Amino acid sequence: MRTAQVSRNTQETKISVSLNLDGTGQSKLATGIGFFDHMLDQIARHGLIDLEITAEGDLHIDGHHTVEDVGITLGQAVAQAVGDKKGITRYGHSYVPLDEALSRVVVDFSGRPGLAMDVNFTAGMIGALDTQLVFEFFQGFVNHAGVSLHIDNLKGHNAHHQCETIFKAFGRALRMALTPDPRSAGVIPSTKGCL
Ligand SMILES: [Mn+2]
Repeated sequence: MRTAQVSRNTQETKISVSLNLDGTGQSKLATGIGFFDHMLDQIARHGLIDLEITAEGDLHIDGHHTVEDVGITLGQAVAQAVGDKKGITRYGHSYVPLDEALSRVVVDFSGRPGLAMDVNFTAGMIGALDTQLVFEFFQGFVNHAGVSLHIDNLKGHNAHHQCETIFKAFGRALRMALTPDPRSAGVIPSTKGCL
């Protein structure tokens, strides 16, 4: 089973993440930011990842530390659960629509952190989530999961829809990349021999 449990405590946030990459999409999420929980739920559901996240952050300041640090901790947990990457598909991509909105997410478990995000949210806040923090979440994830991640919102005028298509497509892309490739069992999917 590809599982991990990571706790990360700073003076700004206390976060614990436990996950099973080979799950069924069960989730238990409590970050203190309702819309953020709704987005993390999309990763679990559409990534078929069992995911439990609790975060106690300094929300009396704003959501920045909480959202960024959940990204960091989730990235650490994914890296731990993936291990040496033997037999994984490595690349994953997905297009996800929701009514008028459409996003594309492409991921590579390359071992090299890189984020390219082209998203223009049409609102500054979605519920209690500052849309600027979506970038901070993914930057934290990318740095610690060691992935290249390309996120494009191609269409959309409702910010809730824009954001939800991004997180759903991210979940689907993760699922594809992390699914074992039976034709490549036990093999690290790189001519370099390591990732
Ligand atoms: Mn929704």
